[in-house]
Amino acid sequence: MNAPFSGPGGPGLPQERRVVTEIPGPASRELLGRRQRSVARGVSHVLPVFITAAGGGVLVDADGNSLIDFGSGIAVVSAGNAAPRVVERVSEQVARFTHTCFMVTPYEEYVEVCEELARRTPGGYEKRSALLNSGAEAVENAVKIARHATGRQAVVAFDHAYHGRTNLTMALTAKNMPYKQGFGPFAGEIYRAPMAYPLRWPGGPEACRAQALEVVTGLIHTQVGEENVAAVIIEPIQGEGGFIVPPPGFLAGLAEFCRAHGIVLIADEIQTGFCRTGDWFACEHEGVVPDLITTAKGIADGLPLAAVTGRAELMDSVHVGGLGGTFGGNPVACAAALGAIETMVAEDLAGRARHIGDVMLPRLNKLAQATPCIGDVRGRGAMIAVELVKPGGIEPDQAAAAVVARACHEAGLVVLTCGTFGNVLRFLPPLVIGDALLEEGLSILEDAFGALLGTAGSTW
Ligand code: PLZ
Repeated sequence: MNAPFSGPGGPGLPQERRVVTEIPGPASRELLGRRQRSVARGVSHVLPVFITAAGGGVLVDADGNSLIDFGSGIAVVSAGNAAPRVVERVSEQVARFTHTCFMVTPYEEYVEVCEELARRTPGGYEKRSALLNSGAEAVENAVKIARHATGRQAVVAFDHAYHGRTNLTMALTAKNMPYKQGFGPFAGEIYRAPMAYPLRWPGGPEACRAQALEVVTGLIHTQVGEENVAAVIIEPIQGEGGFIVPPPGFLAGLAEFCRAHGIVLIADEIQTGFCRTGDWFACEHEGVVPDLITTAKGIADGLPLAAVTGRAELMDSVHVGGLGGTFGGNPVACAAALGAIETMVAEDLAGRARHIGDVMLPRLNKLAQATPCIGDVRGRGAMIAVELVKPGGIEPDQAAAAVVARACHEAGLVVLTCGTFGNVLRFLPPLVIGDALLEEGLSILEDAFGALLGTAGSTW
């Protein structure tokens, strides 16, 4: 057995794929045994290789395998794992002080992150932010703020939406298994509207924008009443639900409707934010300015931090002491965010995300032409997916997605699946991944599809 890798991570790690054992290897399998005896079964893994170091575009496991990372820990390490500026800032901060609780005695780093959020998020208006620990907590707080500011209770969310696993956010999340099954009762006053999902819109992709807007606004009017709606919450590109990109103009139409009726538009940019889609925020591609925006994931390169940012008059409608939490805006997490944002600016990671999309999309489109089970290729920047279907139609093919994902994993490429039907392969490389690894990852994916097509008796 190869000696476990024990060196530091970060971009200094050899940027290469190296598969020296089966995946998972013996060291990972041993750790998996310990994990099964100590960690709750409900917490699952995409790929049970135990990581000892990571950086750039690779993850190194306990068996010494170096895997290409097309997952970024679910769109988190956009600036790269153990990014130098993040490591520097965090090390400096952790040695100075680790916690005071911002609600007890404040510190500058929290304020600095809020200043950055005001600067980077869409909207020329006066803004305020509150910092929290997780995406779900940010969404919970955005709903609290919208309800408080409007004096209304109803919240409208969409089919295929994902907003978290806490009680309120489970109610907002659409998919039952595995997120909601057996965990009810769920929070009230949540209404669900159809999502503008071009591939699956009954009237076809061309009609999707106009018809979806009509259905959504009609449903709000007849079933809820505009005057009762505190907020409409939407992911500008849906993440867990399948990387669903609404047709151009849908978000803008929704924003206009919300504005006309005093409804707070919450953009959940937890997965799309911080350069992932080729701009700081995905709303910007459509010129849409939300009233509140939730962020997490990429904001702090892996340290737990999340935020609600929005119009000062909404945010400040909440009474003093109405928002907070012990750890929210922890100074070490804030230091990481400042390092991550600095990296995004210095290395133009939004530009890198656009470049990644420019490399991936043509190859995936070409692959789709030769692969009957690829029903759609979509996404923006470094948030790209292929949706797998039974050839000749749009019936979801979850089994094909699972087979391709497994083949990629075995070859040393970490890919994730998603989608309401589990049939979408999604690609979220760190924005700092090198071109050689990116191309190699795509070749592995092409080979995995090739193997799938070659399966005896296959209809794929
Ligand atoms: N909103 C848009 O993508 C988190 C979930 C992983 P937390 N997505 C990854 C899983 O299976 O738990 C997410 C998101 C959007 C909210 C969240 C929730 O963010 O930080 O996981 O709470």
